[in-house]
Amino acid sequence: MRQAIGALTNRLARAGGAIGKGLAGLALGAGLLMAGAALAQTPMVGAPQPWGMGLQPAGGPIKEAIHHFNALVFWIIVAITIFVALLLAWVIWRYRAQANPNPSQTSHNTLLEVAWTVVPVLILLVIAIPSFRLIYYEDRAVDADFTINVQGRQWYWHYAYPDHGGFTFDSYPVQEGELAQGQIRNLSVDNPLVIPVGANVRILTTGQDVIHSFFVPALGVQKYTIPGRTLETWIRADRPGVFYGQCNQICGTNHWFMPIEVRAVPREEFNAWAEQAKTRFAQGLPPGPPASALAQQPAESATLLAEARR
Ligand SMILES: [Cu+2]
Repeated sequence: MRQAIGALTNRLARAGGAIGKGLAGLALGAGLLMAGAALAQTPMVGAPQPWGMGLQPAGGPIKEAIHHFNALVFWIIVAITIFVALLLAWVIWRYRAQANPNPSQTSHNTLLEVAWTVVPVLILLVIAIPSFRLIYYEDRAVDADFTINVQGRQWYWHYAYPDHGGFTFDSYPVQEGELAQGQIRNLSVDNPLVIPVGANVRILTTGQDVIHSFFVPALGVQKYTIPGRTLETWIRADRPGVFYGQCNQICGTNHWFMPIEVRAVPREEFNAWAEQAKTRFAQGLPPGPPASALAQQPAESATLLAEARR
């Protein structure tokens, strides 16, 4: 139930979220839910959308967990806001000078004071328990399939695949004049991070110079990269696609110059890419992106995005 509410909340928020549209949204939400299941394996683009008001759609389980928690807190906020607004309206009306010329001098009410202390504590408990569960879930992969080292540098990303021969490479954004069809300004990069669909990927972050932050919303990951320190987190993409992110820690003049592009591809394709990357990067040549993620990237939505970002 909570899952369904979560999905619906996000869809409503994305569609504009107007309360008046609630009923239409409900019907639409149910339709989208069914369509969502059918589209589970088509490549998705994890990037900001025009007029996007909710969180980005989930590309994997961590983001899904974030959606659920977000929906829970959202509905608690809605309930509290409605309750306080109604209470306020009632007090203004009921105790206006005209209707209540002699105000009561009461200054304490034990029952009320206990209630307005205990109820918020209970609400906070309801939020705290799933919140901690989510923090620990995001913290590290229980059974990681392999590791990727992510290093933030002024101002580019440096990636290493220690479990695939230890090849390393740098990742820079594609310049505006060199954007190919379907690439997104300030988000597409020359050498994307490539991961296999369905793999638990351990991410170890560190910084070379200043603090950066590895942030990919659709995969639900955000981790600081701190010089002299290694932090652990993990990602998993449950469907093929391209997931974009950014360094989101103000790190200097070229902070904007640090987009992140993660390509999730089928496992065989990832293995072929990793094999090729090992020799290509050693020769100082980019291996190029894995074939299918590029070819299957829905050109329509990519163009839309490119237009929206202009
Ligand atoms: Cu940075």
